[in-house]
Amino acid sequence: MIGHPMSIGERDQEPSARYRIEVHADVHARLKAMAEDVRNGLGARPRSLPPKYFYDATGSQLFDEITRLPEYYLTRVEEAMLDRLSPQLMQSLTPTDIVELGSGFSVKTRRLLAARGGTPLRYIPVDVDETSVAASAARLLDEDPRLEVHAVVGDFERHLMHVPPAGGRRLVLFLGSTIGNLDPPARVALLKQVRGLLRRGDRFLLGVDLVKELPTLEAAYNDTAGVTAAFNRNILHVVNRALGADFRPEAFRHHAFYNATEARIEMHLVSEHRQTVRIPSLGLRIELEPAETIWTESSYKFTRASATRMLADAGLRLHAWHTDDERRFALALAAPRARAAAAPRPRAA
Ligand code: SAH
Ligand code: AVI
Repeated sequence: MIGHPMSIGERDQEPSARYRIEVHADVHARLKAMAEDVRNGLGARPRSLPPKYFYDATGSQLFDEITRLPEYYLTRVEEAMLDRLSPQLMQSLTPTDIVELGSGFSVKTRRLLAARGGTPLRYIPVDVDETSVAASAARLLDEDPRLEVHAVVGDFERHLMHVPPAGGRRLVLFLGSTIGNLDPPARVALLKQVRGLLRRGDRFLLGVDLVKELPTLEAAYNDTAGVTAAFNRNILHVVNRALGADFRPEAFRHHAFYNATEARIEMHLVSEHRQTVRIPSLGLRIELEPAETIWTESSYKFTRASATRMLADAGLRLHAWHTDDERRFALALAAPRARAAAAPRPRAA
């Protein structure tokens, strides 16, 4: 999203009763937030950049290519699971609203939508990248005459208050193990916001990649075609374009490995040699040592126990747990835990 000249605030992309798109926040606020993130991340040790900045139009396309790589089993396995589970899930839940965080091209969502049997439904994708949201909305509306789309372009950590009030039963989706790209405190904070979107009878469907043997995990982030390396370097192109930095992406090597202690893949960009990067708009000059890294992404892996704990910390209860036969990926269906009853008021003396 950042780096594209975009209009400000709310607008109707297409004058249609079935389609509405809101862009949060204005371009200046987004650039200001990015400037602060980049200043904090690159100024810290180890240096880092937040992974949400991978996803401009090019980054979303590269991620789409990643999903088709032979080594990247996550998408294939989750899609096969959704094919199997969607009919039963949609028939038992009968949602009127589906909210999806980090919806991207909504490829997996199409399976859930198709399984509802043509009843009216409102789909609310929330994603930072307007290009992927707009493209998928156009296609979904074209395919499905009983669908409404109310798209929210924004940061799911900051803009969930713009999700429109539910018209009936709500299903919230967070697929692809994107939850794993957030550190533990940030993911519990986000899941608490998701809890706030749910009422009794509503459900939350969360996709999580599972802890498994190291070669499978590391191969998924080190494909032989080099697409993940290009995706990783793309974050430097995004910062160059948005903030006028002079990163030379080719002077950085892609490095991804599994940190078993923390149960996460870490993705870094390693400086090939001593180099200076300037970001004049921030008055920043960064000296990178040879082999110094910029940490661009964590991708946490889960077990049933760690996923259940994470949900519980946010006031959510695991309702059903599905895995594929080889236990590579899981879909956790969660329900809001009843809030504790308010303590009785002390009587006036
Ligand atoms: N759900 C899809 C796409 C996953 S890729 C799938 O399972 O295949 C991750 C998606 O999350 C991208 O579309 C990216 O633009 C979006 N994203 C990442 N960080 C985000 C944030 N902080 N707020 C909103 N969207 C975000
Ligand atoms: C979107 N997210 C869950 C992907 C992941 O696997 O962590 C992003 C990705 N990074 C490298 N390859 C794919």
